[in-house]
Amino acid sequence: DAQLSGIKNPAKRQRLPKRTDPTRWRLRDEAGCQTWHYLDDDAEAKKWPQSLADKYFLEIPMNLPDLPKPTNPTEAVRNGLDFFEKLQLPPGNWGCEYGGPMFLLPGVVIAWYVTKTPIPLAYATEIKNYLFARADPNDGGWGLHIEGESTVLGTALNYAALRIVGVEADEPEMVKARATLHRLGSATHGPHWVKMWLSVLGVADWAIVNPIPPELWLLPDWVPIAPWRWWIHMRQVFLAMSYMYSKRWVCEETELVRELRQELYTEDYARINWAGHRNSIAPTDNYHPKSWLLNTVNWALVHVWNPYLRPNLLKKRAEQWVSDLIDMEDENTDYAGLAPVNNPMNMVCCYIRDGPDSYTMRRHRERLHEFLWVKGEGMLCNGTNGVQCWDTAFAIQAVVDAGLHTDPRWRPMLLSALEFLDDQQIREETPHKDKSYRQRRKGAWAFSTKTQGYAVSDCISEALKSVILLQKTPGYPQLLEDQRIFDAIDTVLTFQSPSGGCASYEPPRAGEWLEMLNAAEVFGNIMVEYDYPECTTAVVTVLSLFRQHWPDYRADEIKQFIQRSVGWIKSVQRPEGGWYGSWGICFTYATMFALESLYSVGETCANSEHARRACDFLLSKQRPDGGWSESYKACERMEYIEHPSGSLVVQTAWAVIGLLKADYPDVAPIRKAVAFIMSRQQPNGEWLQEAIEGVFNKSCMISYPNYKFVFPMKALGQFHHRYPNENVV
Ligand code: LAN
Repeated sequence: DAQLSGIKNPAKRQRLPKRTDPTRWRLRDEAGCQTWHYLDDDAEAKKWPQSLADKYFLEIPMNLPDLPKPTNPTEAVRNGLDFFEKLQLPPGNWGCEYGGPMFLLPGVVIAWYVTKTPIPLAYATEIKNYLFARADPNDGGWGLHIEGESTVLGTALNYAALRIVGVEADEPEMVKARATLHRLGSATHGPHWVKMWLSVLGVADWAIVNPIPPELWLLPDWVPIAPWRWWIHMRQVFLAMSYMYSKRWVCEETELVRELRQELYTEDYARINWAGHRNSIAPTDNYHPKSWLLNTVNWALVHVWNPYLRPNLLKKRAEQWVSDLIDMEDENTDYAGLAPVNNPMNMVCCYIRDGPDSYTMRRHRERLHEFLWVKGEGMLCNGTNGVQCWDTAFAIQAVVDAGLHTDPRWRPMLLSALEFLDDQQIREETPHKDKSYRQRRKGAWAFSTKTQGYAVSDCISEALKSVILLQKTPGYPQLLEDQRIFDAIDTVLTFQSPSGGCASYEPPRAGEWLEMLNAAEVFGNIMVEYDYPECTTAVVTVLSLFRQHWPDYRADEIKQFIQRSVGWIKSVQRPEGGWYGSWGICFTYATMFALESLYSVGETCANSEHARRACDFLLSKQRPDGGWSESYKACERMEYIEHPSGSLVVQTAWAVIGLLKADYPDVAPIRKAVAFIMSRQQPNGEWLQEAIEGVFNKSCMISYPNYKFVFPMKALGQFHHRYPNENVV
């Protein structure tokens, strides 16, 4: 009991310790399933010593010696690998924190609370530390993501999470955060998902939540708005939300619940006009205002359908089908879930339906831990259950690009990475494939692990590229026989959209007009799949590599696929010459990919107007020190905006790769950029964390800490390969 936070037994509530002992944390990685453990017991801690990777993640000094100063880019890559090798985890993959979004951890904590799941004291302590570390230094609130300004979403949810893990309302941090929340309009002005979570927690009334009708799932498939057509993240989140909404389920009222009702609002809780605040939203949270159509539908559902028309039988049937779909998602992913938004929600649904000691609840409890990550600042929630396959694929490519894959020095590292990808290939279709509307996935890779099991067009492609590159290198074993490579290609070939481009998890199943029903307010481009230059390029480049080695397999289809994809990429080039990036920040990221696509069909500056315009665009953004520096604001506003903190290595690397792929004729600016990247390398071979790298849904940023290793190494390796005699240092 002493090791649990006070939530189980409020009488025993005690102030949380200042911090845990960082030398007692360990990361366990079993076949890509990553969990953090706090070892209270000295003997156990001795038996299981901290690894260098643990120390790195926890920001404990690694005491590594300085390496010889590189005299050329390839030597810099060697130094980089020397460091990066130490972060490889036992199964062969790389891992890292995958934070950024500030709405994930509260979902987990609220789900724990309402399902009476005890929170280990070490977790509670480090969750507090992380949230305190990430509060806005000026106003004490939290934004949608770590670099964003304070919002109701971030502040209301993280405030509640802190109170749940055991922080008292009179702590100075809490007083400050509360003032900001009240200034922004209080929790009545939160977006949809905040109102939903607070209602489950019993600190708001369900009447404040815009409708989430489970009946939607009874619509026949041909209906243009039927949920199976939505982007997979939206449909999975709405699914679990609709179950809780339909039941208007509320957790047990506790002392803490009563206190939060006083703290989150400026008005007297008993007198709040809940229904009247359904559409109240702070300007800070209103990135995508609701359309007139959605407002009308909501009005009709609240005032006509729910009170007068909704037959009880239909409600029951809808709840039953939603519940079945939740089970399918849980079984398909062994309770890991698609992402840490729907997973905690599914857990609450299982609790409501199956009770606290059911198998479904126990398994959810276990697997939820895979989303949690510990770093120097404390404990956070990752955006997925890890970055395993994605980062491992890029790590392999970085070595290959530098031509170091034939050097025996890196063979053990690469072999172990290959073994990991071998183990993580998805070999079977989803158990409930058609009933749960899943895309084909045999032969695919997921972003994280095969138990999560969601194929993504570019995750399959990057992993497959890495496998082919290594297996075609003399001396490497053929772990994947040809048939498994063909399985992957067969799946990849199902991903082309009618436009010719490729989307993320499935080809689009409805048009952009469905954004009219985007109810989330805080995100853009969330309702349906879109085609992305990044995903399309990954597919184009793997198909190009594949056909070099297997020129006869589905040759015509592959040829056509590539042509149409590249045609689509050209068609979405912006007038300024760049491409808008949806998963990395921002134009620099997507422009690199687009130029890789052009290169793979033989188009460079020498023969392509598209490539020339793209290079001019990139070079117009190069800074005097040789670097690039793009801000996350570019994603929100869809125009190139500089980051205030000056040149950044990751973006500089992206620009270098793009220019090299386009074979830009003047080496001078590229050499300068390469020199900049080398100047930022530390004597032990590492690069330090700079600004946030990734994005989703236009408005939310997410960290890719390993990008500061893999992309600089790719850029340096490619440069040295192309210009072996250029003197950089
Ligand atoms: C990711 C992470 C990886 C990313 C790439 C592979 C980089 C991209 O090229 C394709 C899309 C994908 C798979 C992707 C989609 C959206 C995710 C899953 C995330 C950005 C990580 C977190 C995010 C997810 C939606 C977070 C939960 C938020 C909701 C709005 C439901």
